[in-house]
Amino acid sequence: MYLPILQIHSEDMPAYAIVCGDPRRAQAIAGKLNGAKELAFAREYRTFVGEYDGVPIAVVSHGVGSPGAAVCFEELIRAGVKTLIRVGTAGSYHADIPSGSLVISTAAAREEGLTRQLVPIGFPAVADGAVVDALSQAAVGAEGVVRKGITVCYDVFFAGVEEIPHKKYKKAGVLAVEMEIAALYVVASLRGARAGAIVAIDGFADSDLAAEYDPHTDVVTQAVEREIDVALRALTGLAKRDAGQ
Ligand code: R1X
Repeated sequence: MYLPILQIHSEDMPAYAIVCGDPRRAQAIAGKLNGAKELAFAREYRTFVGEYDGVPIAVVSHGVGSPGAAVCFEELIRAGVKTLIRVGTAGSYHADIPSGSLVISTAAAREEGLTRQLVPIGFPAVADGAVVDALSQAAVGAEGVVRKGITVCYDVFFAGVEEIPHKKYKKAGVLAVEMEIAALYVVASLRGARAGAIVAIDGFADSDLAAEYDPHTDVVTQAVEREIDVALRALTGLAKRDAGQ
């Protein structure tokens, strides 16, 4: 089957995928694979396949924001991908989860617009339990702060005149803010795939804590490196367990 937006063929796709926003990050992750091959680079969607620890996997970029990312997730699942792990960046709500921390998202509050057009708002955007467990195990011993909990997903990045309910979500114990996890979890649930996500904190989303936004620091770069390693080990661990190894 040909997937016209990613411009890939299902025959070329493995069942396990790492997804990330940035096409350059996809290329960097692919650099860690054996026999990496670029299948396509269409719009923001860049697709690589290769092997990690003997397991065939794909690495695909999904761009910024839920609608575009959902197109990617839908086509990947149509192409036969059954397990997806997002690696990305997020803003923190808490002083004890500073830049350079890692957050494993167990569920996402659906403050974006895309998933409302898929299912009623009562439907949860929730990670697959086995994927969360695999990420948690792979993160044991990782340097720095590693937390597991609920994230919130918005469409807006630069605020306008509307109040964004950051304070309420912070008070409710939400850990971090980003823009694609709700789409990933809802699409995966609807289409019968498993998904999870790990994000590197690149600043504070809470206006009480926020300084100038600068995601290009050594501390963030190193955290992104760590989350990629965690995600690759989690994904291949799941594949091996599925294969009964
Ligand atoms: O999910 C968010 C979005 O993809 C995190 O970083 C991007 C915006 O800079």
